[in-house]
Amino acid sequence: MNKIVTLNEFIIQTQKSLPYATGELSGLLRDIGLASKIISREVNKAGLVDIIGQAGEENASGESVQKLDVMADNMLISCLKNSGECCGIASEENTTYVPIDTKISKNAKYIVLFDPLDGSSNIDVNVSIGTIFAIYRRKTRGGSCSLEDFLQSGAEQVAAGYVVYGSSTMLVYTTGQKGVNGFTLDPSIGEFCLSHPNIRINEVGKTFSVNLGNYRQFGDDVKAFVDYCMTSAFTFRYIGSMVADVHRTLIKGGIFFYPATQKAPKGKLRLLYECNPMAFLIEQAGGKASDGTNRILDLEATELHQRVPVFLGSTDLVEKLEAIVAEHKTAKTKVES
Ligand code: P6P
Repeated sequence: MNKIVTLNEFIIQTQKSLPYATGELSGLLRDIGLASKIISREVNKAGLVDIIGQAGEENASGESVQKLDVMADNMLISCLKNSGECCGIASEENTTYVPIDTKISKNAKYIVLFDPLDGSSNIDVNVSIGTIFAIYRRKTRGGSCSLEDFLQSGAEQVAAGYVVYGSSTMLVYTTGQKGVNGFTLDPSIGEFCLSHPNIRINEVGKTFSVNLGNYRQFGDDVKAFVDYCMTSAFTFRYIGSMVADVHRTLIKGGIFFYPATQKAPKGKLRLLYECNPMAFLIEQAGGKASDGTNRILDLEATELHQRVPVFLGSTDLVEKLEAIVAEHKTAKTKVES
């Protein structure tokens, strides 16, 4: 039997290999791993809702049943509070950022952004959902964190990852030092075990993933790219849960994209806690992530919940998309001039 490397062991090994590592980031990653185990347990019970009660009701033991995404949000905040390494969080579930001003956390050097349970609308049909997180060093010096600590470009991330709650629960993360590594939860021992070391994305992709129901709402450039995919005998896959679609793209190659539409002129997915962490992972695995023209990780963050168009995955397909977008821009400029 191969030696089992648990997430905690891997984090410690990585910390030892980095001379400047002081252990705070390791503590944060361990706490996110703990929160993910608890969220996984609750998500896996969701199918028993008739027994345990709907959100907003009381369960058999008279406890109020929280919506799963609220539960996940509270669980992550609680674990991050206990770590003492995080001075504030921002998440899809909170309108503004949440300072963690406890004595042990107030001067901590990291902030964390997350989507606690992305795709939670898919729970009712038992489709994989996930948690997405991004970790930054705070920019302000000591005391309560502020908005500027959160409005950093994706290139400033010190770590990012996701947890996919599917046929198995898997945590995938990168710190930018040792590539992208995947850990599968073994419920029998309650540990995330290294199952996908050094994940690399196929440079050439053969799968495209987009909500084709929005085709008529796409710009002519994106329609031209979809037409290219359709005439290239590619495989089409779309789950409608970003973590699941990105995870498949990372493991199998291809391109996942959520473009601007007439209904969502800036796209639907959030820059800070969906696109930036996924872009960091995809780039660290050898792929590319773009808004159609610009590198996602270079985009300026102007508000916590800002949305951007996103195209990410195998480099050849993202660059093909960018070339088609550029061609349409040039043609449009010529017509207008
Ligand atoms: P659509 C889930 O609601 C989500 O936020 C992402 O996980 C997913 O990629 C996207 O929205 C799906 O959106 O419009 O295709 O249903």
